[in-house]
Amino acid sequence: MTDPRYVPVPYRPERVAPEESARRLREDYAIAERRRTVRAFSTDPVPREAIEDAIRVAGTAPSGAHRQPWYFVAISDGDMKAKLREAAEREEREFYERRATPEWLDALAPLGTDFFKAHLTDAPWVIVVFRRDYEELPDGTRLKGYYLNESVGIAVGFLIAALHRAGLATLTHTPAPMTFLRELCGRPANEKPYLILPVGYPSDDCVVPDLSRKPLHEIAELR
Ligand code: IYR
Repeated sequence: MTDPRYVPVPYRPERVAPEESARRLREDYAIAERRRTVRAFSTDPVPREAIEDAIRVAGTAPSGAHRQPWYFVAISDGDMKAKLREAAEREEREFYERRATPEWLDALAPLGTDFFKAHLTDAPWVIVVFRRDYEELPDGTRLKGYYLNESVGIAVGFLIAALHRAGLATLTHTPAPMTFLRELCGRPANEKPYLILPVGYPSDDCVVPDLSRKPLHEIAELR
């Protein structure tokens, strides 16, 4: 006997012909390949609808037991961004000057990063992503999430891809520790800060490291 809570409904997506699949994938790759992580943002505004629509896309990600263990706080308020930047720079200075191992600093050297985080106030939006470890029902019972990091990571992947397709740049930023973010955003104890994603347009003088991506044969094998 299957559980009465399992109530499947028909699913009949449009069947895409192989040639059309191929065409779409090539086009998608060409778009994806142009994405670069950006550290210098223009202060040009981005409409809030764009942020809402991109977060809607992120919310379609698969998740463990369909618990959807994510919460997004999108900040455009100048005071709040300034507070966020101040706290993040305090942590980052500590990281670069004390906490980071020589090996880690060496890995970061080609990326030209430092503790100065102007993007947190320059970017018109800063999305703080939270991982919700459990949900509390009105009667007090706790609904646990599963594969939390995997689920939120996939949602953030959807978010970054959607923003990029909309012509918006992002920076995947994970200051450590990020505990200050929960208080700053006024989020409850069952949510852990997962990452910060500044969103906007690259500044006119934006430069990026000269990187290349691993070719297919280095990242995959098909048997
Ligand atoms: N969180 C620091 C350091 C940093 C770490 C990694 I791994 C990067 O790919 C980039 C930066 C910072 O934001 O500067």
